[in-house]
Amino acid sequence: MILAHYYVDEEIQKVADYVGDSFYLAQVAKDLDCEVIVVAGVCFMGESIKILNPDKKVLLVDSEADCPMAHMVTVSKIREMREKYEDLAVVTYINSTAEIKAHSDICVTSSNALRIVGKLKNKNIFFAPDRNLGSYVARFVEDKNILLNEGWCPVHDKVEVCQIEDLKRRYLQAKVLAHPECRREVLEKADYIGSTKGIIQQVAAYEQEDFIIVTERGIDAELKSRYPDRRFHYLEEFICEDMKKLTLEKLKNSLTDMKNEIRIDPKIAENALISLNRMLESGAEK
Ligand code: CIZ
Ligand code: SF4
Repeated sequence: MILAHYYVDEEIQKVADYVGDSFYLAQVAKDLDCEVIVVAGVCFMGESIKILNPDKKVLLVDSEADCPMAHMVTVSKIREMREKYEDLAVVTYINSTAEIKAHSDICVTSSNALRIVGKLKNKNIFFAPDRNLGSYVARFVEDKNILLNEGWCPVHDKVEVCQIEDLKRRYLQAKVLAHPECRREVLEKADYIGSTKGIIQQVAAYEQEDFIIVTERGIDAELKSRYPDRRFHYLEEFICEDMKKLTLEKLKNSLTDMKNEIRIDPKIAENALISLNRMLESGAEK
């Protein structure tokens, strides 16, 4: 089975059996009756799927396609924070390595972070690796002390307010839908803030024909197919280079040669599974 993320090229999404965000792909993978799963996404997505499906062979289309943000927190940083705060909950965004998940208390995605953090009993929460998603969450849980980590998505973090304003001047009626990996001042320009799945669903709530979509342009394939009568506008350079390393040719090679199999240290996989399962069991996605 081929599982693809919304950020990969449209031609890859077209041949995939399932397309979605990392949470959806991880959940779907659990119910698949197949021996081999090929993940068209970045490393952490393949790792999460492997951790949840230890008996399946999980291949990456390109093992060089890796999310830089996933590496922007270290185990020693987590240890340091745990020493400082006794009641600390370590909440890890799914965009993180298996090792970091193994040292966390619970995982979250951009679609369930708010609900999961809101339900935690702990006052002190170390949110990693993404400082932007962390500070977005912090706005809604003022009773908690959200400790941010210095990590960010190089693609979402570099968006500037003036770029949104330029697009707004061109498309006066457009609604702005933005991903919480963007910086706060950018999010302040948005009519809606949410995950890729949230953005896709939210379009239906508006009457407008034009939308300014502030996330990776790969999402356009799904938006166009779901809403053929609407127009979507993007920032020219909103492209994740790692997601774009994937090609149809590489996908074919991984299928024919069974290349790029994901292997994770069993102890790390076992502990990371606890954090991932806590997320899946939290029911926060519904
Ligand atoms: O969790 C995912 O799939 C990512 C990276 C983005 C999103 O908002 O869906
Ligand atoms: Fe990582 Fe950003 Fe690419 Fe998502 S868009 S995979 S967070 S670098």
